[in-house]
Amino acid sequence: MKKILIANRGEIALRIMRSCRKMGIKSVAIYSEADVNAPFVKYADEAVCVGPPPSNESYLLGDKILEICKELNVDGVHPGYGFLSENADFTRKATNAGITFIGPSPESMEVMGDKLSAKSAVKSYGIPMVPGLDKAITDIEKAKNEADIIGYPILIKASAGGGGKGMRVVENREEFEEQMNLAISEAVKSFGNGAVFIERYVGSPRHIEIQVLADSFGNTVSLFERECSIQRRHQKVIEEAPSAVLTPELRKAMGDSACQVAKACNYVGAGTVEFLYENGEFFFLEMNTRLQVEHPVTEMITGLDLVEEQIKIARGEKLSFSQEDLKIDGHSIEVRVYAEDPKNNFLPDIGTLEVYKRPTGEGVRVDDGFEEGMEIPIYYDPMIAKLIVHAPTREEAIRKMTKAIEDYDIVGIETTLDFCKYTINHEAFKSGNFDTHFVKHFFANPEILDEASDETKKIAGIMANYFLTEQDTKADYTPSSEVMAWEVNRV
Ligand code: MV4
Repeated sequence: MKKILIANRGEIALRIMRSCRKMGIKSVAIYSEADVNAPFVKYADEAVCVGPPPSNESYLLGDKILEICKELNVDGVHPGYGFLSENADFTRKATNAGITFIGPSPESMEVMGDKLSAKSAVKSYGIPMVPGLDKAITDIEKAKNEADIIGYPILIKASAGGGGKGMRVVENREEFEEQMNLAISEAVKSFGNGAVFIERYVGSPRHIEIQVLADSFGNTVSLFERECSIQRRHQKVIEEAPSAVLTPELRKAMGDSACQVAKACNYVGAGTVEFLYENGEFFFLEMNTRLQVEHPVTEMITGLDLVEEQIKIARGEKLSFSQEDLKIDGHSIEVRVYAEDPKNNFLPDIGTLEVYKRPTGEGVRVDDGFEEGMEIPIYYDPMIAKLIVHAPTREEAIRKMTKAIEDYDIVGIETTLDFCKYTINHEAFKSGNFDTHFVKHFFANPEILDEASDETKKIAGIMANYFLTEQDTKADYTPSSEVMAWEVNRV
């Protein structure tokens, strides 16, 4: 594989190109007119403008991208994340054009892309799943009776949904029918597929995901977990590896389950199996068939380059290590830097990076897609960078991240760095006792804020608005036993 086209932009495109160069592989960038001056375009060995700024006229044009691959005699295409990274048709067309798609098979994507087919593929392996149904609802009365058996609160999920889209919490039997009808019509509108199913609603879950790597010889290993419970509108903001709560026994059990999930769909490449975790139990949620934004924290604790591993697997090589060879070294935290203005309802903050100086130092890594003086385009995801740190312990990683955020010098746009610094220094985060309701519980609860300083209240109030979805404001929150214990001790 001598030349790889990266069908993506920004920080991930640049990151992938760096691994290509390290491996002596030429890289080709495609870019929209909005990205003409971007660092990833300059860094690539060749670069082709694929169209005007809108994604559906540029980065999503699979056929045009494959034409460029053929014209430039490209051997492989790496989709990054988002855009075409989980598009089975694009994968098929690349393969049919004799271009190696650096990722899983279209079949694996399709099995895991539909939440119901994912559940049934996994069920026969005895992987723990949330109590519920793994068939689409066809008869509301029947479903209502099933819901009585599962027990309220119930979560209605769209099978074609994922990442939090198409979910509705039902508190009691009386609400069931109305919420079910709303969920079905939303699913049809959002995904063109009205299939929905029900599960028991896990009230205070943590989001713990396992990174897996599988070669084409049946070798599948777990690269341990990432904790991604601090999210906003189902987008992760702070991720860490390893999790603050997993015991070695749970780590092994979740790792083994994740490898079985990968085998259940004949997975080849890098993939992530998502679990809900609550009070020592874990439940399979979904599998992401792409390299994820937060993969660097796994690289920091394993010493592996996941893009290099993806390319090696795509070239038909065997994994060069076994599960026993893999060890967790230290602790890593990532914060995502969004160009959004907290004071303007967090709308993307267009502007110019008048000053942009990255933090540096041992165990400090910045994956970004911009240089000082650049304009932030409004057409794409407002994430401008990922700040990642590594240290021997979680406490040292928190201190190192705090200093790195303080050293990050950005003038010209507002970012979410302040919130991240505040969060990682919050007692609930430092204690490890938090779940996916972290922001709702600690930043929107008046009594919790009572003893906070005015500055804290300002940040918390602003950020709570930023993070709460309308659904969150409805579902009652009962802190998990760990969180309750922490609060009792704290008080
Ligand atoms: C759940 C759940 C509670 N109970 N399923 C969110 C996105 C997708 N990964 C599935 N998600 C959830 N599924 C049951 N039965 C709570 C969530 C959830 C969530 C999960 C992980 C991380 C953040 C989350 C934020 C809101 C809801």
